Amino acid sequence: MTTSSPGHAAAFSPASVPASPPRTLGVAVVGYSFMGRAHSNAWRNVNAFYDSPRVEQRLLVGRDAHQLVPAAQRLGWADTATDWRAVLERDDIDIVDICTPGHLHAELAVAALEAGKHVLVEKPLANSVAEADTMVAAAVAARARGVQSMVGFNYRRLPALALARDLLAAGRLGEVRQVRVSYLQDWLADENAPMSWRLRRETAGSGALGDLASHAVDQIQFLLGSTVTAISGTVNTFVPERMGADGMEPVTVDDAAWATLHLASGAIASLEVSRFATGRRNALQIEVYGSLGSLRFDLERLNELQYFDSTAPGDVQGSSRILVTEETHPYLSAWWPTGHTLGWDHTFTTQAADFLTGIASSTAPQPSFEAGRDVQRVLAALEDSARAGSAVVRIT
Ligand code: SOE
Repeated sequence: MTTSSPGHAAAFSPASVPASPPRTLGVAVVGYSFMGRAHSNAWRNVNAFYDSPRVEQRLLVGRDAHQLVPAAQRLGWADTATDWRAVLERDDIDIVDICTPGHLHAELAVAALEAGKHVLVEKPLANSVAEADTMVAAAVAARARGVQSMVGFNYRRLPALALARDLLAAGRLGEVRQVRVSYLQDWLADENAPMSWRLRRETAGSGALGDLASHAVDQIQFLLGSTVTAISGTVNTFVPERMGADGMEPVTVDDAAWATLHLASGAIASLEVSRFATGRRNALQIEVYGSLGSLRFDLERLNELQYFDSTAPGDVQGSSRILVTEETHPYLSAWWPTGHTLGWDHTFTTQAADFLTGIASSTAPQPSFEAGRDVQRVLAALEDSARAGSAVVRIT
């Protein structure tokens, strides 16, 4: 028997193997660094754990042929190409998964959608709202032809955060008034850390904003089911130049950002992101406070959700630690028995399963390119606010 949350991929079960299985879908991934590896791992495992259309890892795309071939062998890809346009020309490629730096997202996604390929693109959707607009237009047109698209805010596939979303949607916290989100890393705290594409506006679009605040803003809107209507904040670059291949280069993006966000629901959120938070390796922390209770989540304890229920009898009120590993919890039925915890990488496999479910059922997988553009609008408004001395900027 397969169980899954509504709109989520069903867990694999031999009994669910269809009499005439649908066509196997060919996948191409563009990029083989950190996200390319995480996505390759997901495509290699998705059919073992989810009852979704079968996929084959057919093409890995990258610029450096010397590194590309061993990467393809290691990550399980049948073929390689150094020109991304190969994904457009091959009829055996049904899905294009874009894991490149942000400046390539729009060109690759629009071309792939226009060529009839389903597209998954890593967050943030784009390096600007204008680019996001072109991607949304292409996604809407492609969707009318049964071609799906999705942006990879993978933390929506964490069972603990999917459970938090379900509890909030069911009203278990009552009226949500206050949210606090921080996403802190420290891989740039050393001023001698070298220059990289993530520190150049022309390739990354922004720094901690697009890299980390995009996750935080998506989570706020996902958990509350409400959009950000206004924001005020500031950004900072602590180390203005770093050593590149040809000498010192200016850092042209933000290192950290702080903001206050107003939501359509009336709730107010605080946001803090940084890649200089010494000692915080990958600390996404979310707190939601409502009239009937509160929730707290910490990515460094990603199988747990702290829940305070104000409706509990006074003598037993207290924050309980929910270990989110029950078969009835979101996504868990695809994995292990109760108490066997998941890791950060499982979110990418679950994300791939939900994307495949959307393709098979011709329903728009979430988060859509429209949701990705909503995030870009908030990030752009934060930068506008920072330029205007932290003035409140409304998001239309
Ligand atoms: C680097 O900051 C990074 O890899 C992000 O790009 C990812 O989206 C995040 O999940 C982990 O940290």
